[in-house]
Parts: sequence; structure tokens; C-alpha cells
Amino acid sequence: MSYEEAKKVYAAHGMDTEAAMKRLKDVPVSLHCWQGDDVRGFDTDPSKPLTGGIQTTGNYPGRARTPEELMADLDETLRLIPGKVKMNLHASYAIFEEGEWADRDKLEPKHFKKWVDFCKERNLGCDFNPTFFSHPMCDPLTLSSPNEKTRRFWIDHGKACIRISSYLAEELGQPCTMNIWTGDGFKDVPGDRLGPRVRYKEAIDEILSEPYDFAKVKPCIESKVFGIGVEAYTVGSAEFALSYAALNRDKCIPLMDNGHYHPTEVVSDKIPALLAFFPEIALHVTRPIRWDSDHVVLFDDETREIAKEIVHCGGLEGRVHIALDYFDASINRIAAWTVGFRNLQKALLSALLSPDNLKELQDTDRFTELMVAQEELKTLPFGEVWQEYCRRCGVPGDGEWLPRVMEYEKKVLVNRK
Ligand code: RNT
Ligand code: ZN
Repeated sequence: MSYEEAKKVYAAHGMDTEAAMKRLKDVPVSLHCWQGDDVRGFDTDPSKPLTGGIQTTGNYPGRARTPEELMADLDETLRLIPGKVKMNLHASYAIFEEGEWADRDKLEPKHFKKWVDFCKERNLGCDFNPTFFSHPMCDPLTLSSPNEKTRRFWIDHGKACIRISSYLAEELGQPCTMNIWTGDGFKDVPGDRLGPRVRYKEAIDEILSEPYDFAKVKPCIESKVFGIGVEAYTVGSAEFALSYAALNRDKCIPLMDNGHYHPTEVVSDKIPALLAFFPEIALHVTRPIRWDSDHVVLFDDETREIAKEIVHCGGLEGRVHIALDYFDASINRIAAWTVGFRNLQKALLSALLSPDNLKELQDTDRFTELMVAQEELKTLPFGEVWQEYCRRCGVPGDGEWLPRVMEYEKKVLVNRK
């Protein structure tokens, strides 16, 4: 079937494929730099293990070891993904001049100048993240530590990151979401559950007392249920993060990572729940599998359901900030970036192709028709529309991009020993 034929099939069901493709092209989705180097960054010893309850597994050849390698790999990826990309950086990806180094509490906008140049040349916005993990000042707690010196260090890091986020937003002319996540927690039953949370709350208050324009810098608070090595208690739990964001709506927004909930909870359903109260929310789209919250995003039911809720709830109109967050070191990292990004684009495109009478069917109690309509949608010729979308975005379609990645692996990645 050709695209023109598929377009007619959708039109017969009351859907406009042209409008859907046009809409999706302008929706920013953040691409996380940390898939390219297994969340190592450039400011600490790469031989030290990751901390903070996160872990990459696998030893696929070709991990980017320098800013130049990471940027080259990103460029390779950018050639393969359709739609509007925004970069997403962690503070640990600061780029220093020869012989220079600054600790995380002393980071400055100038340490991200090379990233700004990178984004400007490619016409990308940029999101940002303070890095509260994989650092000697994790004791192992950070913002919730009982140790004043530790807490002060990490609060200063948070404030520095607000200044860097303002710089990124200003330079690139797009808002910058700045996500606060810490892995603070305990492996076993704590003796005090309240103290760390009160300290965490006060630390975030201090970070957010750093001046910023909320129209440009969007601090987010991300929750988590548990991490590796911190199985019994997480300071920044769901209730903690949501309550903080709700009581500070003029200063920050909640961030939901769909790998951070109990297995039968779904973020798709939480999106409209939060949008009933918050003008804006942020998402980390990922794929949880048993203990891991960070597998590559697939075109699976929950990703599609998340995309549906984003589209149906007006999320594309700036209310939902969409970012990817996963890291797999067991497969080609450029393919990992590409598959996940393309799958999220697929999910959004397919969500944009849904009949506009679903709400009416529900509101008029026509549940039989509602079920059948949603089921029959699943076998419409979506693949043709997707391939056409890729063509129009000037990127290879399915079946065409992987050989390029393999070529790059042979030419470039295998030489990184
Ligand atoms: C960890 C959180 C967090 C990180 C990134 C690297 O569980 O999801 O968002 O993955 O900041
Ligand atoms: Zn996350």
C-alpha cells in the first residue's frame, strides 16, 4: 500500500494524516546525552562505579569517552531521528579547557559553552540536570544528608545548575527544564524516615531561592520508588515529590519517570490526574523491566498509552515536557538512542491519528462503539504514514537506518578501545 492509499483509509475513518504529521514535527522531545556513554560524564573518574541507585549493564564496544566522541555520536543519531529534538544534559557533562576542572558546586555557564555552540549549530534547545550522584561528596546521601557540609555542597550545586539553566534558555531561546533527582535512600529499614525528607525539602527550597525566570527555567522534581542498593526507602518518593510540586506551583513542576512506580501503576493514567491540577508537568519516558527502570523505549502498549494521554490532554500545547531517559550498555548505543526516539515519535504520531469522537462516545454511554473504534484503530495502515513522516523529515525509514549505524560502528566505534 502507498502512503496516498493509507491517507484515504484514515480519511474514511475521519482522520487527517497530513495534519498529524505537521503537528508532530514541531513537538520538542528531549534526547538524553547519557545513553551515549553509560551515564559517565566528563567530570569524574570513569573507572569508578555509578552510584545513586542507577546502573548500566553490558559492555558493548564504542562508549563515547570524550565530548568530541559524544558529539559525533549524537550527530550520527540526529541524522536518523525524525521530529524536533532538544538536547538533555547532565551537569557531569561539563566541558573544561585543557588543565581546567571545577567541582560540581563551582560549575559555571562557561563550562557549557561548547554545548551551547553544538545546540546553536544544530538549532536545538537544551534541558539540564544537576548531577547528584557518582561523586565523592555523596556520603552516600546528598541533599537529604544529616551532614551540613555535604548538604551545603549539593545545594550549591543545585544553585549553580539554575544559573546554567538560565544561560541555556537565554542563549538558545527555548525554555530549559531543570530536573532535580537524587538517589538518596537506604538499603534497609531506616531509623528515621521523616528527617531526611524534611532536610530534602529545605534543601530544594534553598536551591529554588536562586533567582530565575520561571517562564524560561522550569525546575522539575522527579520521584522514584526504589533504586539498586537503596531498596527499602527513597527520600524523594512519589508523595514527597508531588506534594513539593503542588505546594510550590509557582516555582517548579512535577516530573514522572514511568520506570519509577510499582509494576501495576501506569503513568499514562497519572498524566490526566496531574493535569487536572498542574498547568505543566514533565515526563521521563523509559521502560521498566523488573529491577531496572531504564531499558530502551519500545513501541509498546504503555508508551502508546502515554502518548495518547499527552495528545488528548493538550500536552502538545506546552503543558507536557517530554524527555527520554534510559541507558543500555549492552547494545549499540546509537541504535539505542535511535530506536527509543523513533518509538516515541511513532507513539505520538499514532496518538495524533485517533478519531475525534472517542470522548463523545464515552460521554453518551456508547461504550460498545468506543471499544470497537479503539480496537479497529490498531490495524489501520499506520506503517505507511510513519514511513512518509520519516521521508518528509529527511531521515531514513524503518529498514533503512540500521545499516548506517552498523557502518559507523565498523568505521568508528570499534576503534575505541
Ligand atoms: C534515575 C532517574 C534519573 C536519571 C537521570 C540520569 O532513576 O530516572 O532521571 O536516570 O537523571
Ligand atoms: Zn528519570
